[in-house]
Amino acid sequence: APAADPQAATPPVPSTVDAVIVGAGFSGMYLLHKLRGMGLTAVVFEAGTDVGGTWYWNRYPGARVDVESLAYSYSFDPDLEQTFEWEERYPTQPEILRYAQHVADRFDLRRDIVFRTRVVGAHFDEDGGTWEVRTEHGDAVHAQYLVMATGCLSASKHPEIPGLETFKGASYHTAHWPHEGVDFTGLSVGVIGTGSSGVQSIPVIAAQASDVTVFQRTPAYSLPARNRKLRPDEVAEMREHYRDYRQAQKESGFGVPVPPATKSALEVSPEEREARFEEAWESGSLVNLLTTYTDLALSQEANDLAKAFVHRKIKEIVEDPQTAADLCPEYPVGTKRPCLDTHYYETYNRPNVHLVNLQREPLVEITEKGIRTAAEEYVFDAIVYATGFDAMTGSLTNVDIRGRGGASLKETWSAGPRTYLGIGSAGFPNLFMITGPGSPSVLSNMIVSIEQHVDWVCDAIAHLRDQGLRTIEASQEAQDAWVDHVNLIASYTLYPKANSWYMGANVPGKPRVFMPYAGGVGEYRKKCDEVAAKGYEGFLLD
Ligand code: N01
Repeated sequence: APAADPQAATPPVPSTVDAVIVGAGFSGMYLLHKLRGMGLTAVVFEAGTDVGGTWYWNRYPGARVDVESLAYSYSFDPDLEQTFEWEERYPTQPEILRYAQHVADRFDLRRDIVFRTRVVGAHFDEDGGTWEVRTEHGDAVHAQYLVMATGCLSASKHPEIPGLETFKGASYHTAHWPHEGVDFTGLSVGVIGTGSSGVQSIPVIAAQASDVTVFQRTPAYSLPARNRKLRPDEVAEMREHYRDYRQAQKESGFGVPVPPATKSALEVSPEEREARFEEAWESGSLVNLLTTYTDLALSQEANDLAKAFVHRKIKEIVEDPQTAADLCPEYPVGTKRPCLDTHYYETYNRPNVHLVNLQREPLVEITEKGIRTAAEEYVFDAIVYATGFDAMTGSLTNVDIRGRGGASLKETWSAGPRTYLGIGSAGFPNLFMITGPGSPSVLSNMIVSIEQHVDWVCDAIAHLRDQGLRTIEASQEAQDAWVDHVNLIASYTLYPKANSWYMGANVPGKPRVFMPYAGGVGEYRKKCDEVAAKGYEGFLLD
């Protein structure tokens, strides 16, 4: 059935609820369903006009998930698993949005979701032990619990160059794509940014536009997706073994079960290594190449072998030698988020596609006519900004969150985010983050991590209620120890070697801290379960 008109369905804002949830993406939807099941009252505030979060906003051409559909889906309801029909191995944004809408309809979620409403502030009242949450429309709600289900990649950003407003043609950001789509036929288009959004959209835009010029500051490592329609037999097979598969996801490193690597890349023959890399390249997966050997994320020497392999691939595909060289990244493979593409490198063989290497000719400004670099002015009908996000912290610190003593979360985190388990932060009682900084989050299949956090948070709330307790709050000591642990694990890896958004490096002035927890989904889950089993060790309960 078509989704209900969310505007018509938007409920009035209640004055008091047990829980306020910010965001109606996959986190907020599951949380609402679960809290209702526990008998709590909850309201969700959502800035968009419908559910879906990331998959509501990011409607750029070619947008797809890069975890397979049968794995990138909720596990909490076996009937949903058995009945929702995915079409493609790597579903498109419309298909995933349809899934989110289906879930909203199936569990009757929209009656507690206030759409078109951004939360602007949340203040903790120490006497009452409750949060006062304010919306952009001036409404205020009181709640015992506040859950930020705001996503890791939701606060979009433009490049920090002058003249953004002066361009007379059409401008688009990949994360705010018009719902009616954009027809680039016959147009001259400039694209800034070559992360996942650029890599996915450039081939599709190039197939339509008269010409496309790509402005690249840092090349991406991109692997071919080998996308295709799902076969009925593989769907049937997964449905038969779903419970085992879900368990394996939970215990895995990235939330995507793969056979564990057993050898160092340095201990095998060049022929064996080449064959393994080739197999991973052919498989069409984000994780298979990185998990071929035990040490690709740890040893520069091992990583250099994978890097050389991808460089060879790029040079085999891209005909123009200078363009091919410009597309070859220098940082270690996997230390910036790799991309999964459909004909990305091949697109540079089209006569209507040009690459501008911003390391040779930096961006200077946006002009009335187009984009000026240090070398020349390029004239366009349209500019696409595929320039990414203030990742992991932006969607939290954009809200004026104030905890004990009126302390602001933004100021408290001015030297980098500080959390215990990526779930709570000292000084902010009863504030929960779903997949917050300090949790595996963006280094994992997000839905696996989302479900784990939602389950954990709901168990914690149930515990408080059972024990007649009012608040839960990360202790300063446990938080300090966790932050140290997260940093220690990152320091064993090559991750800090790249200027990535994992490190906050894409936002001028943002502290350079490796934000996600790199120890793996399985290890992390064990730690969270242990904390709960020990009566929420490291949290102060009152
Ligand atoms: O953003 P990005 P994204 N001047 O930050 C460039 C997920 N995702 O939207 O690398 C010039 O990766 C910037 O250059 P640099 C996924 O986790 C998933 O593409 O900072 N250039 C970079 O090339 C992904 O990693 C999927 O030097 C500037 C690009 O813009 C994350 O979201 C699909 C600039 C931004 O790349 C973010 O992806 C899409 C400037 N001032 C996204 N500022 C799938 O599942 C930025 N850039 C498939």
